[in-house]
Formats: sequence, C-alpha cells, structure tokens
Amino acid sequence: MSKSTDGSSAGPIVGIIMGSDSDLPVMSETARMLEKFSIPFEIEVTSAHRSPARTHEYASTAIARGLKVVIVAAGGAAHLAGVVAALTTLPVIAVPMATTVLSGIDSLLSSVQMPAGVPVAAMAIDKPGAINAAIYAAEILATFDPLVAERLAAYKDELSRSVAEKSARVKKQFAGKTP
Ligand code: RP5
Repeated sequence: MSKSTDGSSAGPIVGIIMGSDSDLPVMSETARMLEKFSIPFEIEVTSAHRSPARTHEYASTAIARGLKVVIVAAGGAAHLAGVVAALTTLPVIAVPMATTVLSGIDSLLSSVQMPAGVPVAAMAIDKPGAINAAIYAAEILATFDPLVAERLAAYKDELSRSVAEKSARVKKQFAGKTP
C-alpha cells in the first residue's frame, strides 16, 4: 500500500512497467517525478515478447486493481505499450528507450505508429520521455484530482522560476562584456 494523493492510505493509481530491468535507470526518473507529485504507483518488469502471458495478466487486470494510467517503457522492437493498450481502456503512455544500434528511433517508431483504434501516447526517447511520462500521467489525474492539479501548477511555476534564474546567471556572466 502507498499513500494516496491526499495523504490517506491507498493502492497505486499509476502503473509503471518496463520490458527489462535494464530500463530501470531511466525509468527511475518516472518514479522520482511521481513521488514529487505524491502519486502512488506500482512498478514491474514484464515483456511483450519474453513474458506475453504475464503482460496479458497485468494489462487485463489493471483497471480492477485501481490503476488510472499505465506508463510503459520498452526498447528496440518496443511492442509492450501497444500490447497493453490493446488489452485495457486505460490511457497508456509509452517511453521509448534509447538503443545502441538505432539510438531509440526503433523504439520510438514501434511505440508511436499504432493502428487506428488503439492509441498510445508516445513520449520523447529516454530520460526526457521518462520525466514527461510522469508529468503527463499527473495531467490526466489532475482532471479529477484537485490536489494533483495544485502540485502540477506549483511545478510549472518552479520550472518558470528556474529559467528566470538561469537567465540571470547568463546575464551576469556577460555583464559589461558586450559592446
Ligand atoms: C526491451 O529490450 C527492453 O525494454 C529493453 O529496453 C531492451 C533490452 O532488454 P535487455 O536485453 O537488456 O533485457 O524488451
């Protein structure tokens, strides 16, 4: 059991799954962001190709377990998000992993090029996508959870402030040097 967004005890509402434990260093970024928004999540390894029955079980029981969004990481022939989307009506967010041979373009195209009728929300390749997947999940949850909406608004303010601070630092570095 984890804490719900209002601090009471509740089960996970976001599922993070990944095709291999080798995806974990990147997907830890997703977990970190969900923790920042106090969103309870579960995390598992399951593969579309290596453990199809386990994947089928996970996706087909996701709604009954209380999940509202599923975030899926996979690399290469990245079919995991698409398979999960085929088995549930929950929103599925894909995080295409970087790969050594094709730099993650393979993962991106496998995730994004879904047939009409089975949508997957594909994020950017690797770390930016892992971070954005958590934010996107929070944005979905914020449509019915005002606490998550507040935390998202605070995060946007924080982002904006960090840009202003960077700008001030850059300006200071060049103060008096420009003609
Ligand atoms: C995919 O193959 C996984 O999601 C991972 O990104 C990639 C490589 O997996 P390993 O060979 O490292 O287990 O299924």
